[in-house]
Amino acid sequence: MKKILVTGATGQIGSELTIALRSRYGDENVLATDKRPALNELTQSGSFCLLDVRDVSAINQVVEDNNIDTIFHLAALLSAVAEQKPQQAWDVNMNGLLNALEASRKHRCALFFPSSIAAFGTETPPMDTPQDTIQRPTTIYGITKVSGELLCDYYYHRFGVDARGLRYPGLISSSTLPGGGTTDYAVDIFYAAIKSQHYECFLRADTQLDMMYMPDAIDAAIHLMTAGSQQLKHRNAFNVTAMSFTPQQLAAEIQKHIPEFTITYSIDPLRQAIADSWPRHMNDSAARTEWGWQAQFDLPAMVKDMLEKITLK
Ligand code: NAD
Ligand code: AKB
Repeated sequence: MKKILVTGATGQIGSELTIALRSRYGDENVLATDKRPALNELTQSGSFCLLDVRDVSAINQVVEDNNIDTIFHLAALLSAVAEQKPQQAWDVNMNGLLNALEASRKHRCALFFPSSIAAFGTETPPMDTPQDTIQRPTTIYGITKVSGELLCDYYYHRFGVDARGLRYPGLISSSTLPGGGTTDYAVDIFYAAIKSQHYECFLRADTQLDMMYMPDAIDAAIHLMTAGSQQLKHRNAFNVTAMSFTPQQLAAEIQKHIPEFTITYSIDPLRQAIADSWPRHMNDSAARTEWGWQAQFDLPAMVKDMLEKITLK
């Protein structure tokens, strides 16, 4: 990775991944792009330009003008937003990825694609979810994720594009708010705990989902993209997880630091149905074996760090 392009860079992952890539590969070697303007840190530490991933000639131009050799393709609509705008979600998530893969094919770039626990559905084994298993998602977001996984495999086998990817669980971070997903409660709860010592959760108390703290998510992306090609049997769509909990368990962990914190539940049927269709705990042994994946943060360590960081804001 010498010259890197990040799409969707102002989002929850991109805003932190861009900074991590800049500190590792040099500020001048990581170009951040998004369809919406960027705020302070992204523009202060390096270059930023507006780029709509649905515009294939614009992506090709940016890649060519900047001698890009690696694309972290993050631009997408997340699960809850996608369910409100399914046609737009298909357009951004699928045509955007196809355009990024085409630019990678033409300009011989490697490409990172973040899939999700959403690529699974109700017919998938929910516990110890295998790396290779049935994938029949019932959300438009999940459909774009499983299609994206297949498209990345296709571009690798058919055109030799070095496309690699992870199936992320819900990501928790303190820097940028999440962009409209089903796991957003696990971030919102921290702001509410600090501001009003109370949170009204939109998922049921016993909704168990895989989760990961952002430093681990960033480390996983960079680690996978720098792994030796020979090591990878799967290459795309690696299950990765760090912890698995319910809203009730997360609240109990927060109460260890803020004893007066309370949680109540007001269920959003749309997001509850989405969460109920996802696995509860993935098996990530393929990632561990093939490229040495290991998370650093468990639930107690993540909660402690989140509360410290958000209190300081
Ligand atoms: P986000 O919603 O915070 O950010 C996505 C970014 O894409 C936004 O900044 C948005 O402006 C941009 N975008 C939307 N349409 C665009 C377009 N047409 N052209 C260019 N940019 C566009 O999402 P995120 O959480 O940072 O997720 C990034 C990627 O990781 C997505 O593919 C998402 O599906 C995947 N992922 C995220 C999570 C998570 O918990 N955050 C979990 C699994 C997978
Ligand atoms: C969402 O909830 O949509 C994302 C995801 C798990 O893909 N956080």
